[in-house]
Amino acid sequence: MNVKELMTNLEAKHPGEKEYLQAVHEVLESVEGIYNQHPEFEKAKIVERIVEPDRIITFRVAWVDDKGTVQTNLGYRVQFNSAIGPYKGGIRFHKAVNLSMLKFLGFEQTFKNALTTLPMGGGKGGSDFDPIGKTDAEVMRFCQAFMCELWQNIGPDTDVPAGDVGVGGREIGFMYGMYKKLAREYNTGVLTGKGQTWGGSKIRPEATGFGALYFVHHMLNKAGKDLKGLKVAVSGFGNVAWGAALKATELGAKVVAVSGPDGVCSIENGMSKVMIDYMLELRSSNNNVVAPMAEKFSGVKFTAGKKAWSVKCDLALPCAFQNELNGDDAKELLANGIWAVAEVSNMGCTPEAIKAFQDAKILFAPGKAVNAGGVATSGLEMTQNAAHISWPAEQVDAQLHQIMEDIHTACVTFGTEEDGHVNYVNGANIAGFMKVAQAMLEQGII
Ligand code: 2IT
Repeated sequence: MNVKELMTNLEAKHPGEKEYLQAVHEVLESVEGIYNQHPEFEKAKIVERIVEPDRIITFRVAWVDDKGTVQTNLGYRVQFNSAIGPYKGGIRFHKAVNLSMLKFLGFEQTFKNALTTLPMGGGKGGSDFDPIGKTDAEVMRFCQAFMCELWQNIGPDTDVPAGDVGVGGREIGFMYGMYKKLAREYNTGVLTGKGQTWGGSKIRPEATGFGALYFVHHMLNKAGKDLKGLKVAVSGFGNVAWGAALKATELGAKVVAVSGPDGVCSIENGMSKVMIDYMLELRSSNNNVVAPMAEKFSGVKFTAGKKAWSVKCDLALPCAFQNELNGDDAKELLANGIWAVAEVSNMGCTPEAIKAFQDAKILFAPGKAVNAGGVATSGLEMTQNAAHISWPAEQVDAQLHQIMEDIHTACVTFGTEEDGHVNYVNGANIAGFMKVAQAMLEQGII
């Protein structure tokens, strides 16, 4: 493989697909060395095939808002890779959703899912539907219209969507309701992140954030440190940020910043349990702001227009959106003494930010390893649904912890450099890639 040549060809084929090209470039750079030691991969053109999705389904979603006005959105499902299992990955509702974004997410998902040790391929879907300011009834009608188109392309053994940005338990419920009505089967395994009285796994809402902190715990342990007393900055206030803040606090850290598109709340003494729970209210209000937290709680200071990365901390946890932490943010964090960063959002840091952290030799771990606990617990939900049983929270949590420990071990195995430093980006990319590549090789040219 020649990364430069591959990227030139890919850019010509998919001009302007910025996020997708960024995600592919990062993985190819990590795996180039080891790939070139495997002539059988080169012969089977594994890399040329692995960077292209198996197929993409696109559709129009028409629905009627509360005023009676007809709205038209775009819907997508990118079925990226099914070498090791049925397509699996979330659905994102956000006004900026486009094909580049969903291709990047589907590509990342393929390797992330491989890291979980569970048999899941990679997929992602979504719509440019903007949930901000929408009523429950509007969200329901949109979800129903979206599923009317998608339902024939998914199934418990073909493609299993879940939540992502803008899609939580409420949206999964509405989508499942319409799926069930159309399919005329009670196939709970078709979607994950369901309500816990009708097939949803215990711990799934917490899983991405909890898993991230289990990973961070092992990363810090390996470096001879731990979470106790650390100051943590978190971006976002959705489900993922909530789980991360909750587990970080439980493990003895202090969450000193949470941020939204409107600005940052700094909390000198760290978030309390009620403040953490309040994050869920902020998310379900559909307003996309954190400022109300400062009005509601004393000891919280809101600064408009600033990111969480402007607050002095030891550990940064981007939990919101891709490329939310850029080179300038990295410089500011480093100047303020940061020594560990774990991406909880998918591709949360720009390449410039990652380079700055790696050059500074601080601990840095990529999203596809850190946030894999979400989809891993979705995998555990699929298992429970297939067996028609429900496991207790302690059992799911213990399995989640074990999976995160195993992912950390895989990163160390594949990412340890000659000087003993662990390059977690290379480790995660190589471990995930090798598993998918080997499966593709064994399944022939398809
Ligand atoms: O990015 C992700 O891993 C998710 N949005 C969760 C996917 C899933 O299938 O649970």
